[in-house]
Amino acid sequence: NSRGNMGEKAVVEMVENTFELYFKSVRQQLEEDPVFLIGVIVALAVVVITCVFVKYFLSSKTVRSAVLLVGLCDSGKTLLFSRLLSGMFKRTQTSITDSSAPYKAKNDRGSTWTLIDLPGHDSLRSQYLEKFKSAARAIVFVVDSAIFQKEVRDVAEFLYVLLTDSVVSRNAPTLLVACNKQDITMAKSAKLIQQQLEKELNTLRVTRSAALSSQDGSVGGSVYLGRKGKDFEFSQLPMKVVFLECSGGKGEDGDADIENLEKSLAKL
Ligand SMILES: Nc1nc2c(ncn2[C@@H]2O[C@H](COP(=O)(O)OP(=O)(O)OP(=O)(O)O)[C@@H](O)[C@H]2O)c(=O)[nH]1
Ligand SMILES: [Mg+2]
Repeated sequence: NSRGNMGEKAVVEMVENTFELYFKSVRQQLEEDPVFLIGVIVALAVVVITCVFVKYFLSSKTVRSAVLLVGLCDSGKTLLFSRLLSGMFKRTQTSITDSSAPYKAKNDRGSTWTLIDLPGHDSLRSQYLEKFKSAARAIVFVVDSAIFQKEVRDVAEFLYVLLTDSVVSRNAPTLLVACNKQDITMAKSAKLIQQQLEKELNTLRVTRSAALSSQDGSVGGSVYLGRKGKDFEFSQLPMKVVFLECSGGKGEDGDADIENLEKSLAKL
């Protein structure tokens, strides 16, 4: 037993001696040879830089590449989807599911986004939004400008849900409000639609937060819209907001006007 202990001790001593010798020789070399010292410093620097890069790449968000087409029923999302992809008119029916296709932006970089057309129906809206909201690089919010006056309340409510969503607010995808159906004479201008929506969202914000705080005092997973104590304006939002006018065109031989939309998509 004691002989075994002795053996162990000898081994430990030997290992210690080897290390001591090794360190001694390293120290000697460091003192004698400045080039070796520089080599060591460079090696350490490389290790540190690599660590920083790895951390940076791991923490940087995955590139979001989806462009969502959202909006109320019959605002013209599916027709715009077709116009953007092929330029063609398409007879549409109320969408009941999503469809997606790669869209090549008209810019020098030739960026390719995944264009996704979502159904606008009340009962399907939120479930599809849940599915795609975290992938959104941009959200094209399509508005029927011709019957906007009648729908302003519904449009604002949809927009409110979208803008107070915690994921949307955190990722801050560009919001393109496409004031569609400009070929119709009664269509409201983008400027007027923006003003009306700001007014409507301002009142919605008051009623919604009052309703929420009377329930349980918390605002759940949603964030406050705009700045507290100030009338709501789109410029207060964390994301870039652009109002633009466009038209999917009327019927087979109606001309579409999607230039503004294409330009904005090219800048994403
Ligand atoms: N005049 C005119 N009609 C349009 C325009 N855009 C779409 N429409 C018509 O509006 C109707 C609805 O268009 P869709 O593209 O199916 O609407 P949607 O937003 O996809 O509707 P859902 O799928 O139900 O959410 C169709 O009859 C289109 O032809 C437009 O710019 N001008
Ligand atoms: Mg559709």
